[in-house]
Amino acid sequence: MRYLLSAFAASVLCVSVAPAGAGEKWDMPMAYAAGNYHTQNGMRFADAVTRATGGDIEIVVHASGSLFKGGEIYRAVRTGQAPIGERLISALGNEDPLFEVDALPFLATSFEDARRLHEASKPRLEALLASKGLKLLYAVPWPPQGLYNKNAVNSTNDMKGVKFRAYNAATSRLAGLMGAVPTKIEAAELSQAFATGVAESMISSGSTGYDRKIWEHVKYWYDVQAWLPKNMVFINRKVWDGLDARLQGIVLGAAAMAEEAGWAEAERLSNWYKEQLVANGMQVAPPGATLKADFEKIGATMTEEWLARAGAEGKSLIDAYKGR
Ligand code: PCA
Repeated sequence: MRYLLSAFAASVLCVSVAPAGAGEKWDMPMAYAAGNYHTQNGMRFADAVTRATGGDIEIVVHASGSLFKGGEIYRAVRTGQAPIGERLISALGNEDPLFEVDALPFLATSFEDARRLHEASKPRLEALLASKGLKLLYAVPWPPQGLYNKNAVNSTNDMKGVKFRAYNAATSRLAGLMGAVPTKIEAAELSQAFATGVAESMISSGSTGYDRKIWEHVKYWYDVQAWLPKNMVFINRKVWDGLDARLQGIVLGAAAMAEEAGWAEAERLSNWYKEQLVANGMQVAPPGATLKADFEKIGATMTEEWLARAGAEGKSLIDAYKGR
């Protein structure tokens, strides 16, 4: 699947007549590690657009929050400081609850369900972004979320007072409901936060634990499979509107390929990441019955709270996803 993007670029290139290097350069800030599959996928997307447009648009990816930090990318693209960028969708939950639907505990816990939730929520996400002067290009999930901790966790009682790294408002709330103490930290700053004791625990995928060599700091990962949050790549609407039909077609084609390739990569790597955690000495296990029941209770509370905030639109989205 990931070779499709290069094949796409090559096939469009054959009919492209534009001279290379004559066009505009787009900086594309991304928040996660250069080697992470989201970033690699973004680089292939960038390369496909650059090649297929014959250089009319050259996209240059900046990984690891090096151009704008994760928390700044959405605003940077909205205000036109960067034409295009990537952000964890659910980190925008304070802007609108609809951004948070893919971080609701136990709503969609497999790749298949996450895909259905994505299809059900895409029109609303597109409309929401349009109202903010942005256009959605593609979205790709993280593997299922599990609990990292220094010590063994049998129930959420064991999480009381633990310094918990959060990546959005939902994970802060989850920490609060467990009696843990949340601190928001971007993935790029994780190793330092764990090394200095600012964070001792977090909920995240095997992917982020692997990227940050989390085994140097924590020993346990519970495969809770709580949700699969997504990253999205989006473009400033004015930049988009300034493209002619040929260039828009190429960007959309490459985006569609990147979405398919990204979902396939996430799923392909999901088990591999778990194996890497084990290979590096971590204890990887499903949550015990008590911990699972505790999480389910917290999940139910968070879903109720979300429905209260998201109103009729939120409810109709959940109903559409559940096929009601
Ligand atoms: N990794 C990202 C978000 C979800 C995930 O699996 C992070 O921890 O920042």
